[in-house]
Formats: sequence, C-alpha cells, structure tokens
Amino acid sequence: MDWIQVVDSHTEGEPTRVVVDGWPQPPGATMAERRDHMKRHQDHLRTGVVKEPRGHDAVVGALLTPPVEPNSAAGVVFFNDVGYLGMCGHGLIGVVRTLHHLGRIGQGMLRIDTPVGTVEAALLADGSVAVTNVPSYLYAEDAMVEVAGYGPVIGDVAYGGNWFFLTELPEFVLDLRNLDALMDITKRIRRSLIEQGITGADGALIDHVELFSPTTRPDAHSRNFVLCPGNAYDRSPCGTGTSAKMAAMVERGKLQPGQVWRQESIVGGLFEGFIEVRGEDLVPHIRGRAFVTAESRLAFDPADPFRHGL
Ligand code: PYC
Repeated sequence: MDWIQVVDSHTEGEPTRVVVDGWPQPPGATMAERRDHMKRHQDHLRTGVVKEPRGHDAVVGALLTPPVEPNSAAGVVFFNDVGYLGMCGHGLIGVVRTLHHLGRIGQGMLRIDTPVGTVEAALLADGSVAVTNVPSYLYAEDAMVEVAGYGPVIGDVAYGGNWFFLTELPEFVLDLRNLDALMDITKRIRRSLIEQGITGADGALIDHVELFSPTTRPDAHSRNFVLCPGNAYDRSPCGTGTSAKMAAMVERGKLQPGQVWRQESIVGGLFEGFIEVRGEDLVPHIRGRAFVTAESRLAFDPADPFRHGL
C-alpha cells in the first residue's frame, strides 16, 4: 500500500489539502520546472489527492518542496481538479496555517517560491495570514466577448497570479440559491473567451471568471462569484482574483494605492487587501483566515481501480 500524508484546511470556506509526505519530490531548478515534471510524470497523484473519492472538485492541493531561491523558506505548487495553478491566495493562507499547525513555523514573514514567482506570507498575532502576492495588472480594459444565448459581455482581463475575466452582470444575483445559473453563465463566458481567442498575455488561457455585485456585508466593498478553472466555484473571495481586481481598479483610478479593499465571497467570507506600488509594479497584499480541519493519510491500494481518482 502507498500512503500520502495530508493536512486539510479551509480558507474562508475554500478547501486546501497540503501534501506533507509520501509524494516523491519533483526535480527541477525552478518551480515551473518542478510543476512541469508533476504534469508529465505525477499527474495521477494530483488526481488521486484532490478528486473523488478522496476529494472533490473544489479541493486545491499544495505540494511543498524545498525552496529554489536563496532567501525562501519553501516552494509550493498548487493544483486542482483539472491541472495546476500559478499562485493561489486562499491556498497560501492554508499552507501557512498548516505549517503553524505542524509546529514548523511561528509568527513572522516567510518567502515562498511558486511557479509564477516568489511571494511572502506572515502569520499574524490574531491568527490571520497576510500574503504579498506577485505583481498584478490590468491587461485588457473593457474587452467584449459575445456569449451564445446571452449576448455581449464587457469585462476586464487582469492578472493576479492567475488569469481572470472580471465583469458585472446585474441580472445575476450573487447568491448561492442561484448557483446553477452562476455556474452556467460563467462557464459559458469562459468557453466564449476561448472560442473567440480572447486571452491573457502571450496567449495565456483565461481560466477564471469573476462576477462582482454590491455587497450585503456592511464591512465589505463588493461581493464576488469566482469560477475556478475546472468545475468548481471559489468559496473564498479568491486571493488571486482579489489581486487582479484591485490592480485593475488602481489602473482605472477607482482605487488608490494603499487604500483598503474588502472583498466578500459568495458564501459571505472576507479578504482584506490593498495595492502597494513598487517601482513599476502593483503588488497586492491580501489578508484572510484559515482553519485546519483534518490530518489524514491517504491510502493508495494497488488493487483499487479508482485509486487515482475519478
Ligand atoms: O485564492 O487565489 C485563490 C484561488 C484561486 C483558485 C481558487 N482560489
């Protein structure tokens, strides 16, 4: 029997499964090389760890690796039901809480390498985690996509460690009671972006679609619904999505650098953030909470025909 040891947590409701043992370390001098090795040679472990029957569509996995940069504490590759993420804000908050739960870190700032760059994270005295993300930016303002059966949708293409299409559709109330309709329209937008060749920089696939509406929380500025790359929506306000949104607003003059933005999620959770200007770069800061929910050993029985997931 093979075993993979994991620690599960949720960040504002969105699950993260951190692999702490049993997954052979992927070789590579950079985190992107390690991610590519995982894609080519270890994809059955990704599906076995996050998909059914051990997981489900919304689980984001995180493989911890040694760092690749001299001042970093660790590396991490995030993965989900359909592939690999560049960065993951809620996932990084889960990783930090998990490392603290395991007694591996205390309070204070850590540098962590990801396939899209080195990020920083700190466990704060109140138990929340502050993340300094990779530089984020607005790539295409007011891009128009024609959505079959709906009509034209105008939105911003923005980067926050992953690629996002950011838009507002006021006739879709951002409420879990409308989940089927929200999944349907955001998937149709994503499909239309692909069909119409609307991409991020260098032809990058826009695999997240984020809808915004006014909030129901008195302490938040906005509520969102985020379609993740596969068949899941983000239960959290989405760290990379909030980064993309804040960067786009700063570039449009709708948010000032340093001004606090509080993003509510579709389930009512909250991330707080702001943009710092560093030279030419807009660097997002995000803060949120995660809670450890389980420590488990996942069994991979060679006789189990579904051991690598459904
Ligand atoms: O928090 O960045 C995020 C994220 C991306 C996909 C799911 N969560």
